[in-house]
Amino acid sequence: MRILNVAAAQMGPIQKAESREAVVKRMLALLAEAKAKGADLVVYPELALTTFFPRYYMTDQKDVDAWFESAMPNAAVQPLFDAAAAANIALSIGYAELTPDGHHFNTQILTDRTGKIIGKYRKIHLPGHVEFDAERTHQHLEKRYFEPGDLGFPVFRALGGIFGMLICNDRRWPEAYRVMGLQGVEMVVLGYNTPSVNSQKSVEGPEQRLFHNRLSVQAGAYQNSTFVVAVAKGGNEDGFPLIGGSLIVDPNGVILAEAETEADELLVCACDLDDTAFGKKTIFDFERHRRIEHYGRITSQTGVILPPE
Ligand code: CDT
Repeated sequence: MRILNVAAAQMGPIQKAESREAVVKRMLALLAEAKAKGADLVVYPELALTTFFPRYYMTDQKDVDAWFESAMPNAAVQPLFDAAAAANIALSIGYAELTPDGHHFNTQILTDRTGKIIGKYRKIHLPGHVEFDAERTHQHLEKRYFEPGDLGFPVFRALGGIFGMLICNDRRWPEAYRVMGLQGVEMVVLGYNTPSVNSQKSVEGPEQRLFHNRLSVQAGAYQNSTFVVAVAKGGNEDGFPLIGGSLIVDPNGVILAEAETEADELLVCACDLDDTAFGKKTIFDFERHRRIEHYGRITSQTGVILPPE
């Protein structure tokens, strides 16, 4: 058995005016609860330190950069790293990363139990648009503020297992899980900010959004025989509602725990990483069963391929 106690630290809304220091206090409270419950790893959402700023249209790069972190950890976040190291707990945190050479990424990191960053993922599937779009009920400008990730879908040996990361929209793309599945991933951790209503299809409300969240996370877990820990920032941010629905799913695709609120809420599950072995050795035995010569459309071609008339 390789038991890992994983905590999904769902966060309620962060208002635009809320400081990083105030947010880190909330993250510390979740960490303290995780410590009391014996967690080994605490996973926080996408862009955990601020409101979901890509909903705001900005034209001045200085205003944009104010939402980014040019160092990790930095003074505001250091207390969280210190408390986690003192508690011997690893962290995964989403934030907006500004690199020393001026690149902007939507990033998730994984630390070891000492607070050392041992893994990084930069979001590849950036949804939304580049310019203000009057057709939409609300804006989603990730494509304006972030570059697509440049690290691929790496996995990391940590905490006695093999870990990978995704960020929000990535969870809807089966090939994102698959690239990590092919590297033997045993636990995928991911954070998200999902608006409760589809800005281009107003009949698609929170119930359907929660359904798609479960569907894509459970499928990703089952189809790759991996645990998936999906962590929301939920609730109403300055009039813009986000779904909660954080969940921890086992390698059979079964939901082990699911958030009941849209507020700061901790889910903790004991996950035996050895439970990933059966599916990997049998149905998903990629070495024995895959027929890679038939996967050309996703491995070597780009664009949409229409079926013949
Ligand atoms: N943050 C993020 O990626 N949100 C998207 C919203 C999609 S609608 C533009 C998501 O997939 O939940």
